[in-house]
Amino acid sequence: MAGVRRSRVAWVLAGLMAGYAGLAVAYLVAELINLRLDPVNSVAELVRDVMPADVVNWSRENLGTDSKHITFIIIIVVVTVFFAGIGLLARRAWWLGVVGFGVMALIYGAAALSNNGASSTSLLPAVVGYLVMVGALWLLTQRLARLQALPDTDVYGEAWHRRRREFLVVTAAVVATAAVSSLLARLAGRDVRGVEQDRKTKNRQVSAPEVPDGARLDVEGAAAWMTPVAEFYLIDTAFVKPAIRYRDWQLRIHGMVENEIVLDFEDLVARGVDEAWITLNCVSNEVGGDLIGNAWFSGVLLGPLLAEAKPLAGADAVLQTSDDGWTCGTPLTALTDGRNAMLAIAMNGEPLTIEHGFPVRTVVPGLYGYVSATKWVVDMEVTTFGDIEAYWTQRGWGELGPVKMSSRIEVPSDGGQVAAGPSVVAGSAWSQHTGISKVEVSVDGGPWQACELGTVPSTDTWVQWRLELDLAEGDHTAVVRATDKDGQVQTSVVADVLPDGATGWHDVSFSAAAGT
Ligand SMILES: Nc1nc2c(c(=O)[nH]1)N[C@H]1C(S)=C(S)[C@@H](COP(=O)(O)O)O[C@H]1N2
Ligand SMILES: [Mo]
Repeated sequence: MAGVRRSRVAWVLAGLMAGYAGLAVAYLVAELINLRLDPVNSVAELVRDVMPADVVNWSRENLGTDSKHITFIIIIVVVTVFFAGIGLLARRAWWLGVVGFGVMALIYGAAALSNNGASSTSLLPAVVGYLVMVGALWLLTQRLARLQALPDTDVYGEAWHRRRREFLVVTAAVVATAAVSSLLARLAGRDVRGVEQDRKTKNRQVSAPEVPDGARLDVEGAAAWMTPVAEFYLIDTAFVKPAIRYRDWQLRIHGMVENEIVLDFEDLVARGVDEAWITLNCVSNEVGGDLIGNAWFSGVLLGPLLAEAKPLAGADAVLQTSDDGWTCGTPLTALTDGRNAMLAIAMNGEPLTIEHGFPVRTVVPGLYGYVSATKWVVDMEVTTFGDIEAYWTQRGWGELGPVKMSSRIEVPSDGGQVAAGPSVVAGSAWSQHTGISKVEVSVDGGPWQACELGTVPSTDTWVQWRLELDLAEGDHTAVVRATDKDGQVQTSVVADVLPDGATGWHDVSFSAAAGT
């Protein structure tokens, strides 16, 4: 430990230990008072919210969910560098460390206050964490300064050994505080276990899915008509998903209504559960992409609920808010025109998973998820589009978000190889809430050939299609286009997903080989 004599490293370590001890205690306090977000994720969501729209949209398209991990890691690195720097600053003057930690506590405090449902208690972790940081820094640096103040001639002497021991004792105490706090915080963490317990509660009004006759064309390698929950795409902006027990969930319907309605989960299901096959689409789905899924949703229809609330004349939008603060604006007509817009409680016959919005999420056939499918929904304000901005519309995405007609080739895969001779091209097509009347495929630039279509229970789901072919040996291309029940042919004009959904025809290149 002779290195401790004049070393800066010891100061860096003191800053790191004090910082992480305070962070760990803040984490523990956040869990004890049941905040959704720990300190780092709280700041991560603040960073997400203040990031320029271009950066958010770029990372939505290019990084997907990885952007959350990257943000988290960057914050940890920055925080670590900060802690180390504060240790070095404290070597010059103790109060510089106090100020340094103060800046970090202020940033965290601002983040905590900006989170949905924040109150003054949300500041508690920042305050307690800050006090621990400053206290630990004081204890550590005071001992360290005393140790390093000894003249070189005293090193390894009796006083040196005593002061070194004192420093090590304080170090051990600080490290133990950090370790124990993190451990307790993990144990006290979000009530995920309680939610899993809730999910085992049977709801008799929910029935198991039965895929309608004829919907499945059963082509090997094609996407299943009913998307299993575990394979259903996941999109949301939450760094930590809300874990809400049935007994804690509440929905408020208010704003431009005659009758404000407040419902708990029991009130909701008491209104009766309806069920429907609904395909859910993400606006970020590229032509041929997989941000789409089809499931058997059980839930309470929004039409009757809103009729009871009685929207006032002039209202044209519903601003939905999630427990995590995410918002979207939904056209009021899409919720009241008789389609199966619902507050869903189950997917494929099972209560929603936490990731898909337990205990209640909105699903609206015909609208992209970003304007409608609020997970962990807790608030619906009847309003006008002129008066609101929602999470994605603030970032340049379209206001209304109707799903665009599209079709996709799933078999053969792009770049894949098939056997020459009799073969099959297959995939799915959708024009939600209008329905698909025809799907055509052109092979190697040849004529459009009409495909066989699966029979679907409503216009709100995707449709499977297939076409039998006789393929010569060699390279091939196939392109698909759909026609909806209004007679509209899917446009070949290529559009990017931003601002309101991709268009264009999906094509694949593949080769047919003999004798396989
Ligand atoms: N709370 C919350 N709900 C949300 C979102 C979100 O970011 N937060 N994203 C929406 C988007 S963009 C889509 S496409 C769907 C995806 O739902 P899923 O993850 O269950 O497939 O959820 C919607 N609901
Ligand atoms: Mo989405």
